[in-house]
Amino acid sequence: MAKSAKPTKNRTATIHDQKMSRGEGGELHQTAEDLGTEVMTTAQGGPISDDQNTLKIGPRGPALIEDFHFREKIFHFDHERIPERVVHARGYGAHGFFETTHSLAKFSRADLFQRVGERTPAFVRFSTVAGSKGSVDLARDVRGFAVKIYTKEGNWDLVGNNIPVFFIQDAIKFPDLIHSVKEEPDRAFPQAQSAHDNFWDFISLTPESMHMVMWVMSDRAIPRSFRFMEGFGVHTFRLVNADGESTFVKFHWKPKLGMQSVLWNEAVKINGADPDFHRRDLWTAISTGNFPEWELRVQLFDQEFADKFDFDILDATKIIPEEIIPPVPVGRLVLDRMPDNFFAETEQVAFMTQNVPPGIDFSNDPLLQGRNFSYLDTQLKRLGSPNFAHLPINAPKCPFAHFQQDGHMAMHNPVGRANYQPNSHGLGPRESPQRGFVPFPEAEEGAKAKFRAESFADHYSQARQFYLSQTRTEQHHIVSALTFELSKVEISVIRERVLSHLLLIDETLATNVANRLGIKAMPKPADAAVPTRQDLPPSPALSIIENGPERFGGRKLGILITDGTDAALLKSLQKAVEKAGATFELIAPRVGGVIASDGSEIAAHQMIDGGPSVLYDAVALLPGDDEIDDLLQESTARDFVADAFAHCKFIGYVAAARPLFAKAGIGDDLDEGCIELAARKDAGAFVDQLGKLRVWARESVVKMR
Ligand code: HDD
Repeated sequence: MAKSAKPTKNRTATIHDQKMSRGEGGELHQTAEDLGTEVMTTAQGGPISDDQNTLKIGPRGPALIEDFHFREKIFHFDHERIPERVVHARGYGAHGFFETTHSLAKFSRADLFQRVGERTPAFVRFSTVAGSKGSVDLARDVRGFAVKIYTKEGNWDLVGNNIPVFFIQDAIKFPDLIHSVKEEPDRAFPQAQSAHDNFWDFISLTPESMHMVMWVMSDRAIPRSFRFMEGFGVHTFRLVNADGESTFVKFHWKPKLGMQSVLWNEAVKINGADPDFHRRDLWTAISTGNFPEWELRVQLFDQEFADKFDFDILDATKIIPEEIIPPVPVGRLVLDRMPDNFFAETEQVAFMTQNVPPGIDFSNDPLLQGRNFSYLDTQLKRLGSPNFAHLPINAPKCPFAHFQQDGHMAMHNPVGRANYQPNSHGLGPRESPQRGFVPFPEAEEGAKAKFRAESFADHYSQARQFYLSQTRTEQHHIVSALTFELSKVEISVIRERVLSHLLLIDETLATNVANRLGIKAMPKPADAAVPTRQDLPPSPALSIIENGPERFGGRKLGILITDGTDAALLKSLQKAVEKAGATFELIAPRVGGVIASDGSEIAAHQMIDGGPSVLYDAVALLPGDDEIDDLLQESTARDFVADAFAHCKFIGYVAAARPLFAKAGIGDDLDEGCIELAARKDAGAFVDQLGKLRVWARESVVKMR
């Protein structure tokens, strides 16, 4: 008698176990049908009788190579992985739509921008850049914001980031940049971190990266959620209208819920508590019907503006401040459906900057030009066949027709006798000069050489402008981030070289970083090709805090409960949170839940160990009067309060919770962000306060590094 597999809750195993209990030779087909399931088959469609045991000679004998089912199953398993993306390996995607809210017909013939109210299907993939596929979500890193819009005239891929500038000006430096930030090649660490020698070595030898470095050291690099990030097309693109006229454009995605980031100390702890924090957030929001939404806005400008602007519009290390050209709305992007299968859709989706429909065109930005080669090339490596556009996630949703044929996994070959054109069979598609993509006929001339334009030479002025546009709190975070990162650099000359650049951005910034690193002798400023401009006005649009949402909608409150929790207060708090368009989780000493003051049983979402306060935007402490002593014994309950306070979160509490503050070492420091919930009516007022998101004044008390 063959050894039976352990019964599991898995459906297939259940069928098998029944069969085993009926002895060998039982009619599995009938059993499966009886159970209303499908019969398991091989990839060739052959029904399978036993998926638990290999074919053997005798119960304890050798396995037989004749077992085609076993061989097919293991063969397929052995080949399940495809190469992860060389950058942006860790990502998470969702389906949705783009809806045009303002016609862009005057500027672009692109079909999707013509009719107000029309919806076009879209797929978006968010990502981190440096880490591997299994790395943590809260790495300090740029976030990818790649949008594929399946327009009626072909797919448009806007492969952007949550930061509007980039580290390098020319695509030829991309492999060096990425090699430097990824794991060091001899030791294969650190994973998903820029805090190491190689990255800062490259950066300090690449002054064009300084503007981007300010962004990456800012709170933008540790977003609270994909839903609370801006997105940018980064490059200057062109729009071309029906008359063939061109207008330059920069694309911006503005999150409807406003921007929000976390603190670095919080990010480090989130990575431990929930490495999937960002993907879980998107999954939960979409699966509960809270569809995230962004507005697409465009900055439009002509050649005349480009000629007189302070910086080169082809230089991807520069922005055009929103105060100079305010972005105007065009449409909205709504994500309303999670993929059915992560691999088939999110992993296999292939974004390519060169996917533009007629009406959208490229500029000569040398970074964009290089990307237009790289993205097509990488898909062949990753997806293994030139037919990757046959995969449903990559296929256009409009009619398509061409004579490309054959190759691995070809699923749409030309039908009929003619597979070329022109042909005299009168078969197949023909090109259309009217409908087809026609590149904007920009006249070009010049010597052939490996150039870097002189107009790309100012590497510090916009870095300074970005720094000075931040609130004091955000500037403090930049200093802390630089200090942390450079503290991990072992070779002191690299640290000093970074400081020599910071000196050209802002002297106080450089001094603060040097002091916090304990560097006594400040190095000389770096040699700059052009002096840093001191006259660029701050751009308030660059600050996250200045542009806070003032609403708690879309955020999450963590409510700590125990036996004896005031049931009425809890109810009104939950109602107020829901009214604000936010959500909550109940955290209790035991996940089984608690018996509230009115005797009702309330199930918890998390036990305290699994629901630290870093997972929430604000917290409320509602322990019952008689339970506080037990809670005081729990180090995690103490951390819950201490962290919420240190991370400048709003804390609502009932009188019984006061000893927790003392235990967390903050008994004397309670401020306006610690709000007593003495009666049911206080719940609404507390939730109203939460829209401010954080009590930043507290940072000077806590002295978080
Ligand atoms: Fe890139 C992926 C964004 C410069 C080469 N890039 C990739 C993704 C995003 C970006 C969001 C992930 C797409 C997805 O989710 O599948 N990349 C950018 C931005 C850049 C940029 C905003 C500068 C403005 N990239 C850049 C350069 C090169 C590449 C200069 C090469 C010369 N990027 C790639 C790539 C990737 C990629 C190797 C890896 C996987 C993929 O393309 O599909 O081709």
